Amino acid sequence: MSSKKIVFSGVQPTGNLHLGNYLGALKNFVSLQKEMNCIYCVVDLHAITIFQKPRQLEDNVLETTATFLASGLNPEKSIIFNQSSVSGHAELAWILNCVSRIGWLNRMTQFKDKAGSDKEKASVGLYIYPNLMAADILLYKATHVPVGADQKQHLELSRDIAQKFNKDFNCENFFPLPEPLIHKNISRVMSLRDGTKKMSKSEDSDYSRINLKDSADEIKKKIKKAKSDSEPIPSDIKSLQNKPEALNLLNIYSELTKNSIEKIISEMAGKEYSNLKTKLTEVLINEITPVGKEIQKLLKEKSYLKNILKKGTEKANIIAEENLKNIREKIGLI
Ligand code: AQP
Repeated sequence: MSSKKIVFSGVQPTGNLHLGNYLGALKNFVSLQKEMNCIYCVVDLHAITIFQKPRQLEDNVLETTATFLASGLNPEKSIIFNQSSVSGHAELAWILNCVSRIGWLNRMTQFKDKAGSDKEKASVGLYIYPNLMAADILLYKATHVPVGADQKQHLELSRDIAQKFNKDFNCENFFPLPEPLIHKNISRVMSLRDGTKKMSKSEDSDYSRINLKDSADEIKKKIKKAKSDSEPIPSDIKSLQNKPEALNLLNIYSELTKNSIEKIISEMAGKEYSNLKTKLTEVLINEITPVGKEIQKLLKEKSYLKNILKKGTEKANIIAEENLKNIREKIGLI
């Protein structure tokens, strides 16, 4: 890889990818591949921090790969592979488990959310997941990490771990401190049913999200049922402060049409939300259904998808092994 700017990011193969993954992460991945050296990973080791049915996991790894390609990632420009096929991720994660501090992990809010009320029953993997994420990034000495806002805290931890490693082993600048690349306009797409929660694959109600494989009819139904507001669209953004569902619909429309939210509000002020919903449905169908159709098409070509992952693994392994050799040396592992 020629330039020093290296992008790394991952997506968990835990089922249907949705509009939040698409706008918060995938679209960013695609635009970055034009300017930087990019490594995109299907993070299957992260997925198993919560039990996954084995056959389902295999299918999901291929489906996530298909979604990468259908969203516009190009395997000739970016390295695309699955995490478990490069064993360096697990090895570096162990090393970083010994660098990271329990107090740091205790502050991670995503663990608190995902483990729920009975934390004793959560897997140890779920607890130390942020250390594995740090290993994913630092294994390639990545400098930039495109993520949704929900991953900001984990990325800050990766920076802390990199900094401590550099200090402990007296090797200033050995690991670069990775920068988050968080979408300015729409860093967090919210649930269509509850605007205070992020749109998520694991939310029970399918009406809470737009899946990338949804048909035009499903998109239409979901937007029609989406919560908005009984009052008309206001003329200033401040009035939307306590109306998270309405703000979310306007944000999504703003992102998809590439118009600022202020411009949209000024054009739609005084109109009912049904008006916005009709327009939003149309732009969503135009943007999402071609991606869904391409995913379905690619899923019929499993050996092609496996081959993409195999080639990506070979490229990723070369970088990982070279970096690991230096990491082992720094620590004194012979
Ligand atoms: N709602 C969202 N808005 C913006 N970005 C989002 N991302 C996820 N949800 C949103 C970003 O998508 C990337 C891949 O996420 P992931 O699938 O690896 O994990 P996640 O964040 O845990 O996604 P989900 O949908 O919430 O999955 P479950 O329900 O399985 O936990 C990340 O960059 C993430 O920020």
